[in-house]
Amino acid sequence: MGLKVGAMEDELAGVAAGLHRSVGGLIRAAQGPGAGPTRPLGSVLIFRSTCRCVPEAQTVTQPPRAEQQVHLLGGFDEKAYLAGKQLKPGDDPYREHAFNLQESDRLGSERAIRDTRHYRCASLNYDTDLPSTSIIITFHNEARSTLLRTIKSVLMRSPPSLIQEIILIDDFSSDPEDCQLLSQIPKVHCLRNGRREGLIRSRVRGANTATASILTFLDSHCEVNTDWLQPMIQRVKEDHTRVVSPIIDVISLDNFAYLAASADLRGVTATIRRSGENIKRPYSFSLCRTPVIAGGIFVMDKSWFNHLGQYDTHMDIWGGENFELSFRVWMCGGSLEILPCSRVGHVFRKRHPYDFPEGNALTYIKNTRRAAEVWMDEYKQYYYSARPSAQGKAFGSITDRLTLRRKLNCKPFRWYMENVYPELRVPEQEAVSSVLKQGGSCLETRGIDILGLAECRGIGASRPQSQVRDQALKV
Ligand SMILES: [Mn+2]
Repeated sequence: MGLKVGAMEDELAGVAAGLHRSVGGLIRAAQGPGAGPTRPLGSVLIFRSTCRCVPEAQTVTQPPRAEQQVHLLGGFDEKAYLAGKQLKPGDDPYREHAFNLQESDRLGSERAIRDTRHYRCASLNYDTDLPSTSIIITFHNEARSTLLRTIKSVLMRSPPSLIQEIILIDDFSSDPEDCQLLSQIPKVHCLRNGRREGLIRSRVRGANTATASILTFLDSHCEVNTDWLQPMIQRVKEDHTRVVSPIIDVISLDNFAYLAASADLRGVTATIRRSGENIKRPYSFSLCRTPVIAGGIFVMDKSWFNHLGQYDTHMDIWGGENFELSFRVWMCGGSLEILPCSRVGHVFRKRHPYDFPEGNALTYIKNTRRAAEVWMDEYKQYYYSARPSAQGKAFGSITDRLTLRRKLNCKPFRWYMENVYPELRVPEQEAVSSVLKQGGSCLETRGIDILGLAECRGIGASRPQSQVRDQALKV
């Protein structure tokens, strides 16, 4: 088996290994004992195949010729920009960005990458009057070479008419010059935050500035592949309530090799009609409806984004916003899709290279708690039982988001579980591991069928506790 989608959602997805435990606990708790290996919530994106779209194409996308490059970048001085910040001899190339900066710099601003789509994707046609999009890229201390490659790949591999603008949000990076310099590239605007706002508020700022009717959110260390944009815009044009993502290929953090992610996804088979062929000869290809999107790269109608309440702007820095958006889209009348004919490469890292002002874990708990409290109804108990440390942590007021949910007349989380993610088993009637405490004695489950009674000290410290008082059991 190739690389799993779930495995590579990682940091992009908001489900990085150390972080997805929170909401991921929903799944672990829901699977119950004996349900096999635990899976993070991010792995809802790993589905066994009912529609296979195995990459077979061997085509390689070519970098543009020299004369096109001048046209793409206008008066922007690429050499000076890249030379302005370089790794010093002897520096650890991983230290600042958690990927191999030396390799990234060596690659330059563009390169040929393999067209990783299914070969049939290349023969699909799309409407000739697709609406244009505003590309929104937020960054915080991104390496110059990766950010420029992201921007250039968009300019190189998108039909120019579809790119209304590229909006960069510099989330208070140490060096304001990056933002100024990149603004010299045609179609690129850069807005700089006056303080660190995080991904969520930065994206909202970008969306509010966007002039196109469709928003495309992109991470700052990506390379888009051939015809990545048309399939997504087509789907959103046909139905503005669809929120669509590409398959995210892997760019190695060590050598920057571009690796195809498996398209072994489960989904529904849809029919897209070849334009110009009337509606009588459908061309079938696969798309995958997904309960949750990775969140780093997606396309969404701007008015739908606004109608649904944009993002929860009380979420900080990073993490959990993809769950909140995913639940909200489904429960409030939209849908989420992954389109195998759209491919975007992303550098997946093993750690965050930047600081969280409130601390990494606290921020993630705050964000996911907000998502759970607003959207998960009675199912939030599974979040808390998997993440007991979230109890009692501050998460701010959610009044506005609850009002939004009422105003939009969104469906209950139970509907989401039953209709969007029915594969997820919820052990409502199964015993929840816990501790009964009376005085200094604790009765604790040990394994599935065994109860043990012992002195409380040292046992059950991290489990939910129930108290026996006056012959009554208080849970
Ligand atoms: Mn990323």
